[in-house]
Amino acid sequence: MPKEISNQQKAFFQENGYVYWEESIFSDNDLEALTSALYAIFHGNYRTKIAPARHFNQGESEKLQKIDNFHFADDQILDRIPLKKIGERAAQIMDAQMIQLWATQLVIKPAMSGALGNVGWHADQHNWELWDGNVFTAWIPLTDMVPQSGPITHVDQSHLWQKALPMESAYSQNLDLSQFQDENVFPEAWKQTPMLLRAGELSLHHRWTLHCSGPNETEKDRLALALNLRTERSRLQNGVEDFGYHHLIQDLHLCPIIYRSEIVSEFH
Ligand SMILES: O=C(O)CCC(=O)C(=O)O
Repeated sequence: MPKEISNQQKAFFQENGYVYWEESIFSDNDLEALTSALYAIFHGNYRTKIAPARHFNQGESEKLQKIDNFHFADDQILDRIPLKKIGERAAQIMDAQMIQLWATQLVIKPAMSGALGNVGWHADQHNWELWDGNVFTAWIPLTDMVPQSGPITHVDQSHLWQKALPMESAYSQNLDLSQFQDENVFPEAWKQTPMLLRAGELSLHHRWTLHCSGPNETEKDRLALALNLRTERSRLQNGVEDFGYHHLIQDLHLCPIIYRSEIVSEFH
């Protein structure tokens, strides 16, 4: 990517708390193969015989499905995701020497999900007490996003409001923003932006960016990947629930380094 473009993207991220590229990082065939492998996990076929860390609403297929650390269940699935491209772009945006993937999530909104498919307003920060520093999310739709399919929607610049923002968990399904506005943290003028990306296009968002996604009102399932990443400027906290990450983060098969510049020690 030419340097001027990456500088513009970096400035956009710093200003708005998210950034995106309108160009698929997959070939059509790779996207299809990845989608079938993900559906195999969704249906409980685990190549490794190890279950994902969590399958939210498993067995209730009319509801929102979230599969945390789906890659525990398939030791080849990360090879189907262009992690190198993601790492390079993330490193440019973050000015980082190292990018590590530390968690994966598959989000499926079933066809015609109605409100049962909602992801309520939240910032990823809410679930990330375990991390200090530069930790963020790559969000990649695997189906084309249109307003009716429930695209992820960011509140521009909300990453700058930071600790003033009242928190809801990423598992809430509440789309009522007035609960946040009542707290007087919203400026007078603010804007929400749906990510109307096509399948396979990459976006990144900041750990404090407020976002949600609404119902899927289309006849097709709506799928997206959320890949949680970190740079060398992040550290696991002690004395809080770490969900095993002090150990996991050292397993470079489950938490691969997806970008590294010449001089870096990954665990700084
Ligand atoms: O795919 C979605 O709608 C939700 C994803 C999300 O909350 C995230 O990537 O942080």
